[in-house]
Amino acid sequence: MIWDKNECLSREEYEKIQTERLIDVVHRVYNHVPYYKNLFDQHGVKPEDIKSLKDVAKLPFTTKDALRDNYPYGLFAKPLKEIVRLHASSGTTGKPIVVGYTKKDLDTWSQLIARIVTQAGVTEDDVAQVAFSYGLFTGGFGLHYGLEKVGATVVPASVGNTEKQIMLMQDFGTTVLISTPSYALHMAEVAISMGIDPRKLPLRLGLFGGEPWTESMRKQIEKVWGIKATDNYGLSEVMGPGVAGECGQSPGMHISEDHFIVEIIDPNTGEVLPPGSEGEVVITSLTKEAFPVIRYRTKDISVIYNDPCPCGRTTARLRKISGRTDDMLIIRGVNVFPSQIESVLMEIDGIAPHYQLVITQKDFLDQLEIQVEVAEEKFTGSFKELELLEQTVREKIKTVLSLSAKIKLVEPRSLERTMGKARRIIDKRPKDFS
Ligand code: DLL
Repeated sequence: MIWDKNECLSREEYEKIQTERLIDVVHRVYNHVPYYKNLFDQHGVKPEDIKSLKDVAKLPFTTKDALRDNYPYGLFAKPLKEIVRLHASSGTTGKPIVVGYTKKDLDTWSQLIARIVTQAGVTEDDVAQVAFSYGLFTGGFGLHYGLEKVGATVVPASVGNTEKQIMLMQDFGTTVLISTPSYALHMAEVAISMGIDPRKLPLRLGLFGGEPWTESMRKQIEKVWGIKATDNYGLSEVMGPGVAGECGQSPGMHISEDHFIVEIIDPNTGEVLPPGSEGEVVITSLTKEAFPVIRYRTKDISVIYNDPCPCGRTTARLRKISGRTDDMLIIRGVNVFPSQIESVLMEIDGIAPHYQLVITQKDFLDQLEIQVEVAEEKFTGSFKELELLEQTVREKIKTVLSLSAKIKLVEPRSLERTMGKARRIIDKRPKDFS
């Protein structure tokens, strides 16, 4: 089933809508967001210069730094009284980045989620368990309202408490699971340890996103649960989930092109690449009122497919995200920048500026260990003092990252020193799950 007619327009119709909406959003940001006015002025671009779709290339890029520098509300194009929801995601340093939504933005969001869940195969007959966290993360609330719009019976289970999740699945007859792919695998492990065969549960479909995953991981999820596993993509800066999702009939995720312009650029030169080339995904939001973004550099790596899809949708599709151009890690679905950890550590007395992040996996769940050197003067040998220091680090990291990490204090000068770039990340997670 297709949720709405705007998923099946002709190329000319998409271009017409995109052009009209691009002109509109460029005027909106220029007139209401001083940051964009200054940026456009610096690049010698006036809103009047944007007359056709190809003029998008005249516009400057927006980066995460701009979001950080304008924290919290500097990039909002609407006054706070019109903002009805805030979400946030990790910034590159201590502060998160904040995004806002008007009532109309929330309507658009649920509409776009209704599209992706419908194309994955969800209907009003389904019981859909949302095992994304409900909070500042866009996953839980984002999926929730679109699933309700489609008429599915939504179970807002949130994340964690896995044995209870399995019990709910069994008792409520959950047919669709919505989570990160790694959590889906972990849930299957827990079910097995409870003596429950995941394949015997009524689950038939999974919608997974929020973190990168491979085709072999998909096969593994499909096998262990006995379900069809689909991918969907989005990011807080642009809206949250709902930017693109799979229909399962051809490779790639259908992009809601009436709401977003998606370009692929060469991450080194900024040059726009033709369809079929791999590069960095750049997104312009066309309809968002509260927090529009112009040519946002996502740092995600993908390819755009333009060939027709047998499902009948005519939008371009985004290949599975294969990686990132920066050092952002996604640990248990939470975005983590090493620089964020560094800025927390730098603020704590008694810690030397040398650390290493070791990421492993246990029962399909990511584990983060932060090894950090104790400052020479703190290394007095008092166990109590060190214990207190470890606790301080753990709590501060938890507050800033919303993620529990194991802290390992190590002796001064014991972490490896390199002549070039410090090797701060040791990612021991399996890269392939086959
Ligand atoms: O992860 C939004 C989302 C929630 C999408 C639930 C899908 C489902 P952020 O926390 O801002 O938002 O993280 C966005 O996560 O730039 C990608 O690097 C990564 N990411 C999201 N979905 C996928 C995916 C949400 N399907 C960042 N495949 C993005 C690979 C993904 N990476």
